[in-house]
Amino acid sequence: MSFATRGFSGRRRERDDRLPPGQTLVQDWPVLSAGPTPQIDTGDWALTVRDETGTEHRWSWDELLALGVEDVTVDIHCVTHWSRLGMEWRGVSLDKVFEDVESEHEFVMAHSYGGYTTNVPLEDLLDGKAWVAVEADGAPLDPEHGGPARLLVPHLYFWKSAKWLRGFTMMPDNEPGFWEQYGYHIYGDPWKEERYW
Ligand SMILES: Nc1nc2c(c(=O)[nH]1)N[C@H]1C(S)=C(S)[C@@H](COP(=O)(O)O)O[C@H]1N2
Ligand SMILES: [Mo]
Repeated sequence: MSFATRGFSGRRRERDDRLPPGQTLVQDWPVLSAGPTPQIDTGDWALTVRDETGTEHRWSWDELLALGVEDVTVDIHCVTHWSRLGMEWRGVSLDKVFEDVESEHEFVMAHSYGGYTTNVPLEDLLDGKAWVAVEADGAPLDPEHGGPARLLVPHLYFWKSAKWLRGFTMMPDNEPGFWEQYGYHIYGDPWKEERYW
């Protein structure tokens, strides 16, 4: 490894190492929703996980927060080529949610209020890689950004981060969700530019 010259470090500033290929940095936060914004009161909100036995694990808003809320700083990358770096979020780790779920299945379908779905391998939701996010930029999540709670899976393209999250269904196979059925990549790694298939 060699030291960069002054001219070199200037060029490096234009292209942040945290920016995956084909992505452009934005300072604002675009809204991308396939349908209308559902209005969900936290009193009516619940998160459910349904396993292969049909058992439904359920957390009310207060029960979810009681699992433990943590602050995370992560980068997000939208398939439409914008990224935000160093975003501050607050949420409940999915390790806490899946701790009590016993399932043989390796895939998960995330479901949203409003009908949106997206598929994710279970292992991509565990080991500190994903959260049920309830705050961003130091404030409760705006409804247009998925409030009261959304999935946050920052290491995959942002369409995997389902807004208005209502729950998860365990799946034996990696079935495509909403955008995946329209040709978005089944996995969506931004570093490999897995945009479409
Ligand atoms: N329920 C739901 N979640 C969703 C979407 C959606 O249309 N509905 N759009 C996805 C896409 S394509 C992106 S890029 C992000 C956008 O989140 P934002 O509007 O907060 O930027 O949400 C994802 N989650
Ligand atoms: Mo997106």
